[in-house]
Amino acid sequence: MPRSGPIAAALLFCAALAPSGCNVAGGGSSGPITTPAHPASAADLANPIEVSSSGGVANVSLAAVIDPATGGPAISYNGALVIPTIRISPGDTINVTYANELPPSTVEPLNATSLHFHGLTVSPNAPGDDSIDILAMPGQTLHYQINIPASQPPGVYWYHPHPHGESNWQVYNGMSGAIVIDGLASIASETAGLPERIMILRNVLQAPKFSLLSARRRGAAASSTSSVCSQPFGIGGEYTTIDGRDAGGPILMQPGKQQLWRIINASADGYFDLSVEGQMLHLVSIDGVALKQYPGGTEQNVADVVIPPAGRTDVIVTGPAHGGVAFRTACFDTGPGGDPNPPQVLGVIGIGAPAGLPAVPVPGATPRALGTYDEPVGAAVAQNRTVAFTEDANGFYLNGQQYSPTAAPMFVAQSGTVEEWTLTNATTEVHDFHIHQVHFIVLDVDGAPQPARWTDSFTLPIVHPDGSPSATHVLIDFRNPIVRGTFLFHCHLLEHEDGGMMAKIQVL
Ligand SMILES: [Cu+2]
Repeated sequence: MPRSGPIAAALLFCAALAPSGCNVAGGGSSGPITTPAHPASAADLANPIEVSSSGGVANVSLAAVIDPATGGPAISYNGALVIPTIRISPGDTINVTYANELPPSTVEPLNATSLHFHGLTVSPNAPGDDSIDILAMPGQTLHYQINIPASQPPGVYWYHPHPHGESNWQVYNGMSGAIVIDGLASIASETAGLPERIMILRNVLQAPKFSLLSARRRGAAASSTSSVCSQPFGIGGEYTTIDGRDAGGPILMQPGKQQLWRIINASADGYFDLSVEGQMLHLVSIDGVALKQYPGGTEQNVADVVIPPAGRTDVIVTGPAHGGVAFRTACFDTGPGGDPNPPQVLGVIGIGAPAGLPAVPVPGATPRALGTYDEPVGAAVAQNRTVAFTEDANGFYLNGQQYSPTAAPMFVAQSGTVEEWTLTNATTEVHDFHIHQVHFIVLDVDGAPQPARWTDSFTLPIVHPDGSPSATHVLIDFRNPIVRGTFLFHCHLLEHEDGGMMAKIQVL
């Protein structure tokens, strides 16, 4: 039977509110375990290669190309199909040259591409993080200059293509990389010196096909009679990788020794409900911002942590006494109209010294530059707005409108203010609210208060059994003067975004 609304809603927040109850609502380790598509590597999980800033600047040249092994689009770096982590410090600049070497096409996919620098509080104007007007057709090359404010919270962010109508296709094919902003230990001092793993989780396809992933794949909610938690992936040949390695391989740890796992959900539409068998996870950051950065915020030990599409988390994991312990994802119930996210073993902890991992830098003598995210958001609300998430057989909507690249902004806001938005979901599947350039604070979900913390991707529970929409209240922070211009907010289930569940906001 499909889960009822309240149970599904409770599951979304189990990590925050009731860690001990998570496995009851979430299905825990029960249900089918999806076998990895290929035999897992026997070597320790390695971090992606890195490009670091030098003299305050990181220069990265990337290209969008066809991966000959899959026939799908991919990102290449220095002629190889690897995607570097960009490692910088607050105040640095990222220069990215991005060449579209995909073949011209007159039918979908048209092979347009672009990049979004997810989670960074940077300018939305070209040549910055402009996901509306910057777009490369095949043969064209883009040049981004991303100036990171000195007050940017140290943490994990990521970059991925954002061409409307083709985002799902490109991200599903694994086009994404990590951005690490050093300095976490200046807020979360217990992370100083810990070995640091960058773990990019992606659900990808063995035989990619655009028609399977286009916005017209489902449209109307599916009328499944069984829980999505008893179903395998909805697309044949879908499988999960960590940094391109098939799920299930070894992760080396030493008994009693800690590591910082910096995890990105870079799947296009997939949820992960992460745990390490028999262990608590020490939750340090959500979506790039340390929990302790918000005034009064505290870290937590949790049994599991749910990461929606585009979300990130930093957790401290302590090495178990013996090997063979599973790092797994439980099924995440997206509602009767949603996509399956089956349980899987993502990695198996082996006993041994990890080699080649960087250590979290110990803070220097110069204090970190403080910014708006260090200040309480306060009670002054300049504007109240409502955003209704709906869908039908023709697509996906915000306030009844499908996204058009030429449409006027849905909202006009004033720089320097904080707004309260009510996000309603009238559908039988969850949606994943994301707004570019700024983080927000979730006040409550259907009246249930949420911890005061910054986030940039948040799950909206499904419609109530009585047919009334769920309601999530958030405070959106437009106080940083760097954020002036027109940018996007949308559902980060990219099938929904491509299907129209996106709109513009202009900040004056
Ligand atoms: Cu959605």
